[in-house]
Amino acid sequence: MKKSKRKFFQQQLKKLNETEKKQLYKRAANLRKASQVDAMKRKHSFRSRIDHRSNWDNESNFEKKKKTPKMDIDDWALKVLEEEGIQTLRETCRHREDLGEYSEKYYGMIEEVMPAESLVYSEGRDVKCIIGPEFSMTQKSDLAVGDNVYFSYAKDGTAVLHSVEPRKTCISRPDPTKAGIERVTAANVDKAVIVAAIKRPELRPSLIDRYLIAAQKGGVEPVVCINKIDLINEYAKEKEMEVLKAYQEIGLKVVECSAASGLGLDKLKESLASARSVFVGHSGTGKTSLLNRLCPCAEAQTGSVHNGTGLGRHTTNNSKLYHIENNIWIIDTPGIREFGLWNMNPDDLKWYFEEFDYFAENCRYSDCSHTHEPGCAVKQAVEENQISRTRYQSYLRILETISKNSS
Ligand SMILES: Nc1nc2c(ncn2[C@@H]2O[C@H](COP(=O)(O)OP(=O)(O)OP(=O)(O)O)[C@@H](O)[C@H]2O)c(=O)[nH]1
Ligand SMILES: [Zn+2]
Repeated sequence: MKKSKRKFFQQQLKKLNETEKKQLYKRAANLRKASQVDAMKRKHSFRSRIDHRSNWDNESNFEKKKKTPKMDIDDWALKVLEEEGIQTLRETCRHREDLGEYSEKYYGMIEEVMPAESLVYSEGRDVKCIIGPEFSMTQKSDLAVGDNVYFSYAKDGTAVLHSVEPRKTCISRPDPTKAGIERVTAANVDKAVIVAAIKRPELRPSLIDRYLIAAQKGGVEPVVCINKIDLINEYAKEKEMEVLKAYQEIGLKVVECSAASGLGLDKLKESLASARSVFVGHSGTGKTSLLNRLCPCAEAQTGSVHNGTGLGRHTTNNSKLYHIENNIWIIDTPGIREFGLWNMNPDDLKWYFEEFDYFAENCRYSDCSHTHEPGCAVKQAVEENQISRTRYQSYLRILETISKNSS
């Protein structure tokens, strides 16, 4: 290092506080060690070359030529200051102060949330994390599968979760038992695959409509997946599919498949490529069976439906994230009985039935709710089969429920 430069960095060194100096000398010692190891390696590889080439200079001559002036620890400290800069050093110190007794922070994604801990996927590994104290104090809603988080290791090796990044997208609903509490089914998902069965349990379009609204609200692209098509013949299928035409007409992707026979699974897989998706729907529709078919290594537990009612037995009881080839990520969720809508204003509901928009422009009243008003162009479109009656009835039913809940 030139004299003038050396003087400059010596002055910078004087400006550092004790912690910063300590950090600087630690870096310097590490660098010196690394350089010594490097020199040893070079020497070793030089020796082996000498063994193979007899016409090389002898070793001592070579080493003499390569000799550089010996550096003491202060020189190494100045070298660190020169190469890394005083700013980086100060930031590192601040970062370490924030972390206190913990290791550096790691980034990961929640795979499963358990009562006292969470499973986090980070750099190709599954890490069990406990919730850090400052995290429990600042976190307003619960953690959800798909959340992106930061964690670090405490001195005893325990992984501790510190913070969660704001969610980009989510599927959520009100807690069915505690009013006013939001339950996030999945966070940061690109797609919501609404899994319904053509039979056993019976197809319920109103549930599909509710999920479609939740997906739109949460910024998630919906895909309608009709499973168990092996259970009905072509004629019956056509009749059932008539109901689903309304979804195709509003531009939704509808995939028919069978986890049992494998039919349509390629199409389903295609629509999941390079995305993080969540499987949602009633219990027993075959969400876990589909997951197992797409990813045999998942080996998730499935359960039979009731013989008489055809209803599911709520086999999956915890949401879990699975990684499948082709950069496909799937969150399997427990089946639900009812799906409520979180934070939905009754006046806004109509905007989530986008096929109404075109006709609503001609309603007599600009704030028409399309329920009882005279001159409602949406109701007329339903009468004329231009809007699906099933979808309209869904709208009325959902409106009634959320109006009751919000009054
Ligand atoms: N015939 C037929 N049966 C299926 C198909 N897919 C799933 N099943 C059966 O349906 C039952 C329920 O399947 P699961 O995969 O456990 O359903 P689930 O939606 O994950 O249920 P929950 O975990 O309770 O939400 C099981 O007996 C499956 O074998 C299918 O495509 N055809
Ligand atoms: Zn109207």
